[in-house]
Amino acid sequence: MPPKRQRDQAAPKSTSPTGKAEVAANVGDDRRAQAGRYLTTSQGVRLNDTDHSLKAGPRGPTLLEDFHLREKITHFDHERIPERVVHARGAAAHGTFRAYGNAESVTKAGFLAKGRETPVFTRFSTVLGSRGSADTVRDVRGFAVKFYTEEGNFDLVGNNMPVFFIQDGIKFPDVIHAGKPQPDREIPQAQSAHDTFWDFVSLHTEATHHVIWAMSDRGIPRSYRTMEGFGVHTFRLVNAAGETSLVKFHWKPVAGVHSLVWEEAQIAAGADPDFHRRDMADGIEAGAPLEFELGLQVLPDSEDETFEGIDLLDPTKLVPEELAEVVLVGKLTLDRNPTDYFAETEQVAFHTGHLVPGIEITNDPLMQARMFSYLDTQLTRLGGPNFAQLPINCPHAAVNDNLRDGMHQTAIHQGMAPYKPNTVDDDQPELATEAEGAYVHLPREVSGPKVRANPVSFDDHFSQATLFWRSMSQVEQAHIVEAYTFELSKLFEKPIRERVLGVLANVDAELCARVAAGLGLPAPEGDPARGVVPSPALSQVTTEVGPVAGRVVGVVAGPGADLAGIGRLRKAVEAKGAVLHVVAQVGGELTKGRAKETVERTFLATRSIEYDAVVVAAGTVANDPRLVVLLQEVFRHCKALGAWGDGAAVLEAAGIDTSAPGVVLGDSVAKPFTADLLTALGRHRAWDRAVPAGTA
Ligand code: HDD
Repeated sequence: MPPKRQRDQAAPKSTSPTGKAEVAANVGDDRRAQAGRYLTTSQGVRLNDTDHSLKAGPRGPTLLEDFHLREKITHFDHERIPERVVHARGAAAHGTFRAYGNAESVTKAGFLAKGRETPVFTRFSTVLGSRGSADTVRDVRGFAVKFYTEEGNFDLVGNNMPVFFIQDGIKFPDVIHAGKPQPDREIPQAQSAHDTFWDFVSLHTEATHHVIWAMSDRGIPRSYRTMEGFGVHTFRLVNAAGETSLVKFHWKPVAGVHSLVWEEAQIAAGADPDFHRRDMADGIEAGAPLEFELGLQVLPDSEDETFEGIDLLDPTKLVPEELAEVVLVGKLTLDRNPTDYFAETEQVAFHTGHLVPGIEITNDPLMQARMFSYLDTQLTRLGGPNFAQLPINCPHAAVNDNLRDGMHQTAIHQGMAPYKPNTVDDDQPELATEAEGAYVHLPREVSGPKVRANPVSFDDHFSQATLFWRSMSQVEQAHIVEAYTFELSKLFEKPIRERVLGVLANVDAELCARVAAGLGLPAPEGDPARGVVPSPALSQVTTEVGPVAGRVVGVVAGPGADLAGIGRLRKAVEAKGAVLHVVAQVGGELTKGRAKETVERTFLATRSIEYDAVVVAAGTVANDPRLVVLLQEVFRHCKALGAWGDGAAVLEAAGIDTSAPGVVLGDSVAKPFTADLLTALGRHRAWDRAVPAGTA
């Protein structure tokens, strides 16, 4: 039987044998991808055979006149389109954005008006890897949101890090050439751990701040639902009275900000390369939508476009939340999976120039270059200038654009005069006034000599990298040291390693010394910024217990396991939106009395990365070495572990210290046990269990 997902999809409506109803279904707005009950050519001609080419006799050559064969093969030949030059690997979901209304004082953008609900499509991605690469590599994650607003589409094309590698878009081809696989052998895939990347970032030291973010836990998120998102650039918002402010956009995940540990990321890249997209799709299907709140840091629109000495046009700088509060102005809920990856996730086209009245860009030179790149790249990727007509890109607002013809034109236009003004079509369509919702650029003075230059303030490349490092908890710092050491030890060129150490010396002497020690190189002297005040908001380690919706609990069960207890635990876990999987030595069903449990994972086919917590059921006797590896990994990765009844003996046999933090024991599956387990799950990790860097 096909999976539920497929069974529930509407079958194409059957039609009368005359085909009349099918003709109607394909006309005008009601155009459908799969209408009618018969297999047809792309011209709608019904087919009686799709398995045999038209030949001159059963043993004869194939005839050129076989239009069905030629159409079928030609279409197949062109099924792949060029993948995105960056952000090729992605996954997406539909949803809704609901505005709280408190942004109305700073912007007239209609979708931020109180109570307004706007349909959205959000695509998450990695940057460097090809379309078939693994989800969990160390990389930046794209966080692109398309709002289908009543005033036209607004795209917030951001990342999961608030800063960027470079200050000027003219260097984008260079940083990407350096990060992509090396040109001679096309290795490594989806990795920054190679010579050209580190060569570039150590020569362009403006990358230092972004690189330390990428080397931190932010480079390996636990899931899309636990990532922060950022618009990166400073935007200029305009309210109904024409007043302006400078604003940074933030996405705050309701599930908290959490990451994998590096060993998990590496295991997942082999054991489940689809780890993030599977997690998102499964979570949504299980009724646990992804939720993020949109936040604004509202800053005064000053003449020099700086705030507390921070140049707001420099995309390598953030504004610490302690200096400017992030005000939450609405909520994004992603609760519907796409049904056609290609039509939706692959063909969606985001663009920083998709703006609505009330939101303007600034002169940030990175943003300025982006304004050119997106439309340009999409012309090739989507095969011509009409991709805005694709259902996933099509605005929900009325479109009447005087753009005509071109490849893949699917609109059938009317009228004679696609130009303005005209007398032939009564001067239609009309121009709108600002009051009628037209996008009218705010008049702003532009003057200055024609130069290729940066403002002097862009010369500070290190102070915010220092800020980031000093804002991290001990365990996060240990991860950063490990990440730099891992990546740099993959380089062939010792001078590049040494140059990176020279850069780190200007960030923090201890960071530099620890990485140098791991590489077996001397730590150079530097001149790190003094008096940097840490920003606790940058650390993602928290003692708070967060929501557990979308998390996964594995229950290890043997033939004699307490199945009634498993049933009770499943209830408790599912009540919080999490999922429980029974893990056993072999597949099939476990039965005990009237209780029955289906085995969902076997030791052979599962790895620790699939679970946020693993619990051993009472009555389980197991000494399988694969189980020992599973339990030890969960322990080493500081995730919740537990057992009830004599299940504790299985933990002990695997060498687990059952008195360690985050290990939950109970006599049976009753309130205190389930409550403690859910608390441990909500804490994400028992970091106090972490072993010192270098010995993990
Ligand atoms: Fe970009 C895709 C985010 C700088 C040129 N970018 C792309 C996507 C995201 C970002 C999330 C994937 C969208 C999707 O899911 O389809 N890019 C950023 C951020 C940047 C940034 C946050 C800096 C703050 N990008 C940037 C620069 C340039 C580009 C400076 C070029 C001058 N980006 C592109 C592109 C892509 C793209 C080549 C590739 C595929 C696409 O646009 O449609 O135009």
